[in-house]
Amino acid sequence: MTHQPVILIGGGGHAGVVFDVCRAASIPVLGLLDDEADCPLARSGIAWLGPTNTPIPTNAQYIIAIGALALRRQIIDRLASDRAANAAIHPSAVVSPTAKLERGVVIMPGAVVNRNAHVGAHAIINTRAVIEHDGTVGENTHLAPGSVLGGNVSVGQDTLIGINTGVVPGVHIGEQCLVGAGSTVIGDITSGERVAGVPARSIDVVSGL
Ligand code: JB2
Repeated sequence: MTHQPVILIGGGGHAGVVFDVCRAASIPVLGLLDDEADCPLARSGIAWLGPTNTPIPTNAQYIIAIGALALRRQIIDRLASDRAANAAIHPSAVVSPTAKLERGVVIMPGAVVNRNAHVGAHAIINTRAVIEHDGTVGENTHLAPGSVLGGNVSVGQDTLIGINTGVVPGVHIGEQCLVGAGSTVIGDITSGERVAGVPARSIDVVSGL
């Protein structure tokens, strides 16, 4: 598959991982945008092209390569959605031919996206995360490394599923949720809720607040 050149928005730790995905997938990276010209990815030799709000050149598409979901949301809302790159998929990932990946998605090494799954724009499917059959992941949602969504799980937009979290089949997780690392989710989570633990419970309940 031939890819158009991309510009990474961000130059920190997450951007370095996204850069490696692009290189492995033969996606040409023209450079990066970051408010810090001396950011880690620039220091590693990738061209710094200006601050984060620099207009995307007409010869390139963009990938948002900052991890913080709130910052990513600001960028999504500012930029034209049709200028986002096609999904960047590490060659070690397994993506069903029946899965649908929207623009700006990054699929990290060893991830699995199974049959009929739908991954919304700019979602991060991080290292060895798994989306089982018929799962849906909302725009700008992050499945952190090792997280596993069972079959028919749906996750709304702007939600963080923490490292090594498991979600049992059929559960619905809303928008702007936070699921703490190492959690096991066995029931639905409403939008805006923050949960953690095994089984996952509202953090407010756990802390007694
Ligand atoms: O408004 C801003 C901003 N605008 C651009 N606030 C902050 N904090 N950073 C901003 N940036 C740029 O994003 C910074 O100049 C910096 O280069 C980059 C953030 O880099 P950092 O290495 O701190 O985080 P990251 O977003 O690359 O990675 C985070 O998220 C990943 C998913 C880390 O928590 C990683 O450990 C995690 N894997």
